[in-house]
Amino acid sequence: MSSDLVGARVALADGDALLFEEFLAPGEADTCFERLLSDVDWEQHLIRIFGRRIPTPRLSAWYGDPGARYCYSGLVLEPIPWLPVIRELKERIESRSEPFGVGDPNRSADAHCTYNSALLNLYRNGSDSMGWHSDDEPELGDRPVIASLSLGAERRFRLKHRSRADVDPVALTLSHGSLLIMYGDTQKNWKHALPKSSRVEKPRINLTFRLVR
Ligand SMILES: O=C(O)CCC(=O)C(=O)O
Ligand SMILES: [Mn+2]
Repeated sequence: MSSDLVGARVALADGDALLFEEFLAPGEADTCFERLLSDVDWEQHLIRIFGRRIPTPRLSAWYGDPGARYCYSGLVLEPIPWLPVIRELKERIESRSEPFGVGDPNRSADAHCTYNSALLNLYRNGSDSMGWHSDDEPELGDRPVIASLSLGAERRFRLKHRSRADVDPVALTLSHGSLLIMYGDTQKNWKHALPKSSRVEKPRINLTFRLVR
């Protein structure tokens, strides 16, 4: 069982995030990683940039409740029905919603959340990446809560403020079994990215649980 019940607050001006370094114990994280690597229907998505269809530098899959359709970068994703391992992770994260931010006087009530979908990404090695963006599609609502679980190779995750030059960018290390919850105004005010890293040879899987309305 995980011991990391109280997340560390990530200092973000005009935003809120909590990082649970060891949300899953290493053995559990290993089991989930292996199962997802072999059982997920990994696809090469094509996104539209300046009218051209470009393959994303990673493999992806969209799982969720029936009807939880998601649109981004010219893509319309219909959900694949939940795999047991993904549903269990979702329920585990939801059941831990209660302690999110305990002891934090600034905690926002919307850190409590349930999810109906998950975007999975497989970064095969350090050449795979995700560019700067916010998870701010209209169907995610005004102040979305995004629960991001990391498995496999450790990677750097970067955040930068969308408009304020006086606010320093933030870099986090997302380790095997860690959970990052972004909530409040984070998607409105910040962008995030997972840059390439020439040092990383091993694969990483990331699951972002979302509530599509
Ligand atoms: O892989 C990550 O940690 C980030 C993924 C992400 O930003 C997304 O799926 O929207
Ligand atoms: Mn994102």
